[in-house]
Amino acid sequence: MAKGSIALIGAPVDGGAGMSGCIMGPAALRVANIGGALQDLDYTIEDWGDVTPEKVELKLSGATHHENEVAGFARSLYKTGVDAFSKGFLPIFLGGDHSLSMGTVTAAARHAAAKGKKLHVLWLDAHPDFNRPDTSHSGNMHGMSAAFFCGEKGFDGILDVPIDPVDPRDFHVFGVRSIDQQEGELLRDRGVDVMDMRHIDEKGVASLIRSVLEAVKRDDAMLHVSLDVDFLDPVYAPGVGTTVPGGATYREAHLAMEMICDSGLMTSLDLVELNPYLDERGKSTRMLVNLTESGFGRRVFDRPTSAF
Ligand SMILES: [Mn+2]
Repeated sequence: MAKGSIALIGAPVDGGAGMSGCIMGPAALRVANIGGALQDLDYTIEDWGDVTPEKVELKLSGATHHENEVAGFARSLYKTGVDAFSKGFLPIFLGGDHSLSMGTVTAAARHAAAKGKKLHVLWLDAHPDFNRPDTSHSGNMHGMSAAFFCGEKGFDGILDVPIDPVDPRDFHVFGVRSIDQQEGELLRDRGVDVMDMRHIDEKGVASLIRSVLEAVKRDDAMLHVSLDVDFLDPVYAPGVGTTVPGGATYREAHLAMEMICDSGLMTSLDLVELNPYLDERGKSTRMLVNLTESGFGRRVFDRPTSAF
């Protein structure tokens, strides 16, 4: 019997990143048969294809790049996401750079608010992506998505509807190891739940992820998980334009996803920043598909031995 229905929603945005290539992410994930892998775990899968970005013309104050592309995708992802939630699907958004979360998290937050619930966000990433246009050094909007959905200023016109801001204390950043100075001040000031690599080294993945899941359960909240390829150490996943050494290991990442699965709390998922142009023979793509499988019930003992 099927466990539930998952909608795969492609988001080939790459203007939010410093270099291009994420546009190929959704295609690579489909080539790696992400849908079939989830079907084998007894989910009903509908592939909704790639969203078409809306035409947007806006000018943000601050040196942002490709804001029209980013906003265009955010608007269509927001609408498609809200539609998927309302039809009872668990959406998996296939990115695309991390700016896509401006649309996906706000869609989850809208659905949560409509049901009178809170939304928690678990951000598995080397970076907290909490810059505003006025604090960003690069102007790359994939580093601003969390600031946007937590209600920071400077993003007027990204969506054409008001957002339901995520409470920064319900924004859990896990695995970070690269934070800009002003961004760090903002994170502290807003009370974001930041778990950096030092925390993970000292306390371990299990106790930290458990504390996040307990908070979600306590609030009877929805949980959006956003998985950035650079959460992983570049040894395991080189196919990303923003590698930072000292990332999560294969086992740490799988443990996190397995615990998320066990909790039964995840209501939506982003897979972001996969850049197939930088990958090594599909290694990072397969890693991302394997982690997704762990998030939906595949176990370590299910994995066949091979001589690679
Ligand atoms: Mn990111």
